[in-house]
Amino acid sequence: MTQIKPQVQYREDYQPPHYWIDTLDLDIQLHENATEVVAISRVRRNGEHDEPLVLDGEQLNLLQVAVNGVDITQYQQTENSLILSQLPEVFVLTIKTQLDPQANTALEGLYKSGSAFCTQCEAQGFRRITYYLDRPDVLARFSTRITADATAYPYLLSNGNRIDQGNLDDGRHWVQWQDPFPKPAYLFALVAGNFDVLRDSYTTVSGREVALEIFVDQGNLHRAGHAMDSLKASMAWDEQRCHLEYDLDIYMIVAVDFFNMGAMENKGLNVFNAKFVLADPHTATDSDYLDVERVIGHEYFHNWTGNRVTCRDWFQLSLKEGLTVFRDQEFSSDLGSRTVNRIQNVRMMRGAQFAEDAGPMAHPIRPDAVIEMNNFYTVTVYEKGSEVIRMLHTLLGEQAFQRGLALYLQRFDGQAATCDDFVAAMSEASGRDLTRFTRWYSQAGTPVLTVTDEYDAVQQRYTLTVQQFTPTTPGQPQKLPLHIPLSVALYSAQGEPLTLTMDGQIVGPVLDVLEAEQRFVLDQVPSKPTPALLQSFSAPVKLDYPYSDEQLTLLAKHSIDEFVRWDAVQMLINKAVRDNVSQLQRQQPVVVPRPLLDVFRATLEDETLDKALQAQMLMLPDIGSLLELFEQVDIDLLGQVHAQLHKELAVALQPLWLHAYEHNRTPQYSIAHPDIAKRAIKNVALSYLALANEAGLVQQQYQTADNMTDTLAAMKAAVRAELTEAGALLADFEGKWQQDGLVLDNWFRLQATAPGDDTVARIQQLMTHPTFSLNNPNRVRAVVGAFIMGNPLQFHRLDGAGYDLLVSVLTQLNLSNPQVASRLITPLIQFARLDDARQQQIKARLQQLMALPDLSRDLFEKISKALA
Ligand code: B3K
Ligand code: ZN
Repeated sequence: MTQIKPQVQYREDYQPPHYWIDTLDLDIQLHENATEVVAISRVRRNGEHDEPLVLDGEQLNLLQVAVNGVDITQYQQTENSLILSQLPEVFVLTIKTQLDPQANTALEGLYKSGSAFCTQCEAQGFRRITYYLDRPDVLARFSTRITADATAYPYLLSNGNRIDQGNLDDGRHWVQWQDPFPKPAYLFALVAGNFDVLRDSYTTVSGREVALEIFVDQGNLHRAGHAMDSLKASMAWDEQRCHLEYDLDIYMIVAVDFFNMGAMENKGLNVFNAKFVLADPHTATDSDYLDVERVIGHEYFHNWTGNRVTCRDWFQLSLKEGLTVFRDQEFSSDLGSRTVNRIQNVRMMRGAQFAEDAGPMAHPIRPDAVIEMNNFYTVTVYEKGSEVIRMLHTLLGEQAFQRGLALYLQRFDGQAATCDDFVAAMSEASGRDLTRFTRWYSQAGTPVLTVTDEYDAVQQRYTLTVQQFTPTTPGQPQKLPLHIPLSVALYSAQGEPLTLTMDGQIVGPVLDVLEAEQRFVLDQVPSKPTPALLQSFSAPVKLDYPYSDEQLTLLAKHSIDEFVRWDAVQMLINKAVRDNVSQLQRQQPVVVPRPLLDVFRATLEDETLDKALQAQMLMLPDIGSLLELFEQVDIDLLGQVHAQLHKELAVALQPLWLHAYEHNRTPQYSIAHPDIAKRAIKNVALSYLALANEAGLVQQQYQTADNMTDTLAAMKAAVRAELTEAGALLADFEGKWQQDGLVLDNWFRLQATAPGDDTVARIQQLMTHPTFSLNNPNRVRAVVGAFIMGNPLQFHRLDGAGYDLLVSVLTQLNLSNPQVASRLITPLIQFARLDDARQQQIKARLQQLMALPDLSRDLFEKISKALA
């Protein structure tokens, strides 16, 4: 928190550290309000110089500093640093500090989550525990001795191996941990508390036995089994697909209730938001189960991509995050449905990431300038970062990609690396020139690929002309052409795939687009084809090709690439939305275009189709992602079109929805993928049936469901369709689950995203619910986050009530938890697509926030960019 203008850090300014720290021995005396930390490090000067040692530290009470065992007082202290001068070349530094975990509502550094102590150090939280060189390129061997009250905190955990422990006379006890692997401070972790522990073990491919331990709140042991299964599956997957084996003798996961994000990959001791650990059929939905598997996988995969090889500086964050997201996506795809995973990743890209690229916070996956690092844990760094890795995988193929990954990990093991290092290893292992490809790391914005085609019947030649154009983004007025893998297939009028040949040679499916404009001449094409462009979303771009309804219908029915089938339906829906918005502007009624209706019917009638894909094909995109179809639009019109299309499709296809509903019941709950798929299509059908007033079915499902997926689907169908039964179902649900915050979050979310003019008042009321607390990020996300992201019509109310609500929440969170505040401001800074009246309202609110005393760096960075 600061009154002075926060400082910008630039990637270009990177300098190696003036000192190295080789070992750090921590001695931590845990007390709620006055924890004492003694940090003893072996420091070594890096090269010849007289520069001082500048250690980072925030909100610490400094008690003692000693060099080689001798107390010193000639140090300089600033608000966020401790500066020591005239130091020997090598020395032992002892620093004693005191801090207040109980008062730490920012959940960064050492804090209390309920009755447990825990830490979150990435990106720069370690400096809230002790003064240190808190930067990822300083790697030290850590040992940690934790002492705490033995009754309240029977488990004392840290990284590495437990090497000693003992009891003290005063009712306290201690445990000594040692981590054999050098690591940056952001991977440090400590947990102390009273838990139930699920224990298991895993034998690695080379025959080593690894102890697996999952720590959950007491009484929750029966909800930890799926997390354990997911952990073992992750370990096996990494061995099989990437030939990577786990390296310590123990792997611990702790589930906590108060956590700013999903989970954290601390070496040997992952700390997790309980949401991504706990799951049983009665409390977790199918998608919760899949999320647990995905996040457990993600954090586990970081052990190699992130921990063994880490980032040189935080600008390189995508080096570990993009790559690890790619790895978790592949893991989920290998274990479940590849197509559905792809569709979900693409929904995220087209929704949140394209919007980020079009807004004031647009940045390359490797940012150039940062005020608050926590603001760069973004969909761009993570999801677009993963898309960039995926393009490399597409260009190189699995084998060369794995060779490149192996080379990168072997070359930089135990070190801090850069994105350039990674690409160089990929290039070396594959022999491919990736010079132009590296522009994906430096250029922000979503490229638009404009494709036109021409068929020459006499020559049997088909020419695709591809133009690429990346719109300007803040700070990047000029954009250069990128290396874009464009995956293409051609289909005959009968839906038969045609072989791609160029100069008589079979080519494809991936065409390398490298220039601003490029032509691809395909020969031996017997008739005018329909092109399937950007198969599997082969690049994170917007595609502009003048598809006819007939072509889209053909692709939706016949494409071999399943993703294209889904995408063709999306394009038909987008057309329907655009056309109907203009219709509505001319006071014409909303109608479902015939081709869209026919494709929906054919999809519902197709017995051969994978049920999971069928469900995806029949879901309309949410209003938020439809906004991206327009330059500017009145969101109320969009909302009307969206609602009306839903309703029309529900009524027009009612018998088919009923058929899909009846024929996809699952007799007994299991999380096997075919069952997940059946529930998905059944519950999509139910949501349409609710809109066609089949209230009886909704009631019946709610009453008879034996699992949370079906319970919630019924309640959601009732609320979204505004059935009179909705109130009773919500009341029943609250009665059953009010003791369980994670389950009740579903209830919060559902009401926060409900239609209806009373939503803002309801949100205000939900915020006074006994289970709600502004200090718990999960609750805040379930009520406020769901409202502002998942209820755009009510959030963007013309009377500004939605904006006022957010401003009041942000004003409070700015002080107590700036990271969560900063995440929540997203919809307020992404206003480009909204009409002028709303933009004016929003800007006034941003000015109001900008004037807050003690505005955090986090919010300052975003608001100042939005107002620029
Ligand atoms: N690396 C952490 C994210 C830390 C966020 C700090 N604000 C989780 C992950 O990506 O695995
Ligand atoms: Zn990660």
